[in-house]
Amino acid sequence: MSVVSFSKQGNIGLISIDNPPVNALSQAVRAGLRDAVAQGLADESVAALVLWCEGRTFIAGADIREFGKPMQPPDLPAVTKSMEDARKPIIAAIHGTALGGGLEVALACHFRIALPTAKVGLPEVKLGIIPGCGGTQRLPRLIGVKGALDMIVSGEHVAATKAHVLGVIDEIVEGDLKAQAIAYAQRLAAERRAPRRVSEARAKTESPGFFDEYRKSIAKKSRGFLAPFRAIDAVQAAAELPFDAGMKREREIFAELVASPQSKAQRHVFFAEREVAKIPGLPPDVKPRDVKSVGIIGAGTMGGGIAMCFANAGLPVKLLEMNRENLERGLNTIRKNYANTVSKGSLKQEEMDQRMALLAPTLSYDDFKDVDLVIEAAFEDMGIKKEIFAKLDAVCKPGAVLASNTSYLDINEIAASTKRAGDVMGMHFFSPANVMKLLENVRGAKTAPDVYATAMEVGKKIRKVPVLVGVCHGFVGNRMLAKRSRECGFMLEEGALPQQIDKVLYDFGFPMGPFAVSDLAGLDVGWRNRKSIFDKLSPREQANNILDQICDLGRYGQKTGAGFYKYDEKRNPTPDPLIEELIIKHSRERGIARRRVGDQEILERALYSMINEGARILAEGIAARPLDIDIVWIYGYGFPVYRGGPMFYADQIGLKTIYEAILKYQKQVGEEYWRPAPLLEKLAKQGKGFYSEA
Ligand code: 3H9
Repeated sequence: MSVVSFSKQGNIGLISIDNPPVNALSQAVRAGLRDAVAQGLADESVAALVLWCEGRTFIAGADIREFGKPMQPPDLPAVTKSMEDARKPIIAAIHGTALGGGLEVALACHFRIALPTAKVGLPEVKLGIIPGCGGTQRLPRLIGVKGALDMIVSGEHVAATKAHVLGVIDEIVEGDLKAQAIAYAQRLAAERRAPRRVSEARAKTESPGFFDEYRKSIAKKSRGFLAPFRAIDAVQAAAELPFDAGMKREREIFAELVASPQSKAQRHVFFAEREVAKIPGLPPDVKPRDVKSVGIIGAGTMGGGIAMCFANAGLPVKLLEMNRENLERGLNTIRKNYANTVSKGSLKQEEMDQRMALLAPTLSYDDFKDVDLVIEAAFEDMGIKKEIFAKLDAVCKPGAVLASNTSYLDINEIAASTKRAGDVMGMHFFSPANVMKLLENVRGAKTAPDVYATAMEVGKKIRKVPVLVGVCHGFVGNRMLAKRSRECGFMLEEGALPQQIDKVLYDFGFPMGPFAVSDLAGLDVGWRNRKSIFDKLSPREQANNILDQICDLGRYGQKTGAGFYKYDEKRNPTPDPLIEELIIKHSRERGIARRRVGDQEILERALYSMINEGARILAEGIAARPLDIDIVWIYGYGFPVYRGGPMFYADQIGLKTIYEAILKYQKQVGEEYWRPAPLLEKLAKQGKGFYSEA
């Protein structure tokens, strides 16, 4: 069966694409499209052509899997040129999503109709590229420079109804799309309408300086990314150059970006995001349990945020606290959060009311007897958690999934406090839980497959990116973070200052440096954690008490107006000479001669310490694949998407380089802290990467 077929319906030629799952423009589709168009044009009895797609969607873009491989002819620009140049009108009939190359094919057609449920977009920037088949040249000619830039630079999908208003879509049709498109084509044929070529229009020029202003307007949001800025260059070419010259410019930029490390990383993330949802080794007959109602223990910052996630997804939530006061406080915070969103215009008042109505406060465990899933978000204390789980064991119905939101504690020990360890697991949300996308689902030694399959399914339902990991202290994310924090703390005593370390990691692409993050989260949080594990720390870690000293001053970070930095009333940070003095004095008292720690050293010690721990996590099977670690770091800790996550980044640097650096720091800092993970050492010696091993 060919992926593109041609048939006739009276005097209309119907070109059908059938290339599941998303009708991507593989070589076979491009060749089939070229041939079908030629066939329709050659057939004298055909007055107009309709392009439509079988399955769930119109063309969702170029076949991303073909990027980075030698291009097999025909290339898409040649195919779309033959379509636009055709002397018979071609109508694109759009359902599902017309994205990237898919929308570009539609823009090369002479008319576009769509179902109201359809969406269109040029999401190429999200893959680190720009549209490469006329999107940056035709769209501004069709809807104006500003509208085109907004779509291309954001990469967002636009509803067909809005696209109709913008002028991308000529007509919205309801019902049977194929029949409607044929009728539309017949009307055009009867009216003897000539093809309408977008390339012949002029891109409406904006005011002088418009493009520079636009660049400035995205500077903050798109910091570090190449593609959005290069997309503006391409659209500027549409406004300033004839169509063919603009196409050439677009093609050059596309070719440059497709080969860039950023695009490779972003394409990796695209596939990793999809792969991460698939659980290796899960038998196909395992079905997730039904979750229609949820119980949450704790209405504090975490519990409240988690409750919002479920209410946002339309699930009823029973929210339990120890006393009425806590419950009231928790509900008020949730109400305030929603009201904030309403005041910004991103939520309607009635939607807020519906969500609030889904939250049922309670003080009694008995109210949990019918819920399908419980998430415990109480204090991080093993004794408390065990007590709670024993109570849940007593009241919850058989088959209910019992989850803990713990960030560090041993899920197996928690599970052992029940008689149903198979139903127990971790569901670790990140703060603020209603905003952060990551959900670390932690499978215990005895967790039943349908239980962790349920947690993955639930994660998707509440629009998180769920990643399945195993039990260890801190799981994947916090375990790696601990190594980075330790190293950053050491660098402070050796000669670096918080602002220098923060700047290096900010420039690398993290949204904030580690000390600024600590100030935001509250230094007392880390302080409490440090005290709880103090006995397990090495002598150097125990003696490195800069955090204790800062907290002793009552500086807990942003909330007290000062921490590693001092803050103005708008919470803007400035480095504080007092902290600098405190750190310098600390080094002196510890007998450490301060030296200039270079930026490269900061970057390597911060990142390689994490990557080395990532290798151990992989070898232990805590993460099933390197991509699980990458997704944890991208969605939970702001690792820059355009670097692909720590493990992908490690492969780009080369494991041999990292291995050698680890040996260097082993000599410099001490074997206790820098020992190459056996997996990293093995791969480095074999000249492999984490992904070539996988
Ligand atoms: C482009 O067009 C460049 C041009 O400008 C230049 C040309 C010269 N290719 O997401 P799902 C796979 S760049 C290959 O789970 P959904 C996906 O990996 C492209 N494979 O479904 C998955 O595979 P698996 C611009 C693709 O319903 C399966 O299809 N276009 C592609 O949740 C199902 O995907 C885009 O960036 C592709 N283009 O969402 C659109 N797309 O089953 C990218 C999907 O093995 N795609 N796959 O895991 C999407 O945004 C979503 O897939 C879509 C459907 C919204 C379409």
